[in-house]
Amino acid sequence: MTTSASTRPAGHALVEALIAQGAGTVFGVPGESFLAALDGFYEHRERIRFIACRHEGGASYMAEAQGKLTGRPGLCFVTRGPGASNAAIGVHTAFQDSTPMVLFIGQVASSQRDREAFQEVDYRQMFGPGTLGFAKWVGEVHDADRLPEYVARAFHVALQGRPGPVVLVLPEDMLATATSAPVLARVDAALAAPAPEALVALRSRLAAAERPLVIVGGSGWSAAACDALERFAERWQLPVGCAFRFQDVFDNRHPNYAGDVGIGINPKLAARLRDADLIVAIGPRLGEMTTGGYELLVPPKARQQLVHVHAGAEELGRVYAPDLAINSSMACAAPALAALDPPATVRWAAWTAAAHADYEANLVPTPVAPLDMAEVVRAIDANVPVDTIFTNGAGNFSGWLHRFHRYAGLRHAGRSQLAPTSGAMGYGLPAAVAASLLEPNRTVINLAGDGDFLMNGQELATAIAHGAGRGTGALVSIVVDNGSYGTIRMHQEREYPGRVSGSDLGNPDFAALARAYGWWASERVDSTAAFEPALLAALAAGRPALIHLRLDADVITSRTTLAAIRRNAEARLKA
Ligand SMILES: Cc1ncc(C[n+]2csc(CCOP(=O)(O)OP(=O)(O)O)c2C)c(N)n1
Repeated sequence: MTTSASTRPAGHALVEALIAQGAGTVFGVPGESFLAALDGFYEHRERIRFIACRHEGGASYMAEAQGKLTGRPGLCFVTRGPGASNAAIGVHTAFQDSTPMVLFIGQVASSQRDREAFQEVDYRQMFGPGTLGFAKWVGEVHDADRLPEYVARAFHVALQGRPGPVVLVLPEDMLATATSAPVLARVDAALAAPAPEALVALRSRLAAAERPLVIVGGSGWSAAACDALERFAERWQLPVGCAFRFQDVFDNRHPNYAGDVGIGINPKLAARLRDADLIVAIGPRLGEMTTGGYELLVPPKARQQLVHVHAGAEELGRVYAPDLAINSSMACAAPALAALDPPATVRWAAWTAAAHADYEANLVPTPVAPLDMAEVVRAIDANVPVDTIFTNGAGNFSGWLHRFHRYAGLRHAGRSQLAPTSGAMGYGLPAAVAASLLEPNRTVINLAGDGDFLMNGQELATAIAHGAGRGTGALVSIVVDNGSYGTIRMHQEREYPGRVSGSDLGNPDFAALARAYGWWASERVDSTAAFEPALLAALAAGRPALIHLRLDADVITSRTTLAAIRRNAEARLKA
């Protein structure tokens, strides 16, 4: 349905178009390049809010998190060159993570184009599909009357096939031009469905398999699709692993769950992947982190048979030549798989049970003193609701969450993992603030490294200014301070033992910092025993809360120490 409209500035028409798409919140940093759009947000302030952030990196991450959490395009507004440059990290993250998102950039006036006017950049060059890592599409709107067409296309492109980010460039004079352009109806993705013969082929490959393994991930999963996925796994008794940072697609407590296929993979699961005779990948794009650096599945033709189900046709056969490629959305693939009739008995029931037993055994930590991160995760899980949203950025600290936290699964809890498969530091805090603003009645826990946290620490202010952590759900950020860019230190010790360069950090008092922004903060936590009381107080604070953990840098992963890595490297270099 199209609503005809009276004449108003294109900036207002733009905001009306976003409301028609179902948007109630956008994130951004204002700029004089899009004043008419800001005025549109003022005009329609009862129906849509503009969350003013403190850095466009924070804003674009918040929009990316919005896309992950809601399945609708996350929305971000930034100004020309400086704003767009700062926002790039969220666009790259949305691209690698296949998250629907639209970045709106105010542009210089059309009459000044190509003069390198103040802050002018050509965004088609900067973000265009040719970069192979930023936007799926960049559109520039020169005619106010065509604005609805561009917005509708932006939503279609962001949502369809392999979802991802789109950039829409808005010259300031266009935004100020009066238009009676109509408001177009909400866009929903056109869903690809599996061809019947592909399902027959999949069924016969499965029925002939000895050691099948399913890997699920990617975006586009709904609760209904996850429900169907669970039925497929149960009927066929299949072991299911979750791709890197898509751990909430399958209930980690389910007896068919085999663990996460990402950085720090359970060595037993890695061995099982190598040993499988059939991999059925449903949704993930089989990137470097999910394939063990392309070594667990070796391209272009993996030793294991590969069935790849993906919503984007271009993704099929891009790296791996699959034995069977199925171009389908998760919404259509999952019920079709659930309807496939299994044989009366399967040969791999013991294999599936062993995969889950390996996962359970991997949940048992090696005790560490004085602060045991595995116990920190256990204490969090014991005290937060099942639908809690967990966010993190990049760094070794996230390994404890990925290994020990049991994601309840989207089917039970909605999306509960907001984490960058792109490995982008600084994501976790803005993602947590966005999640708390969008779903105020769900508890949000952000686990951050000291390096990771301060990349977007300024968004502590956004949380307070816009009332995050004030619903019935708490907002808690837990900073793991090891005085180091620990991940890089780990790689250094492995390659250049003892030669620490550029990876030490001098840190502030994180609790004092948080308090200065109006957050509640606990005393610094140095021991396992002190953590749970601090967490309980944080959860009850009634406002955003921060817990500052002090971890010895030597405790570098849940499996090894810096000293052991250095010893091994020295021995290797001597040999
Ligand atoms: C934006 C960005 N910059 C740099 C890197 C490279 N990098 C990956 S992990 C890491 C260190 C993370 O440090 P911290 O957050 O303190 O966590 P730790 O590894 O110590 O647990 C760095 C610098 C990155 N992934 N993202």
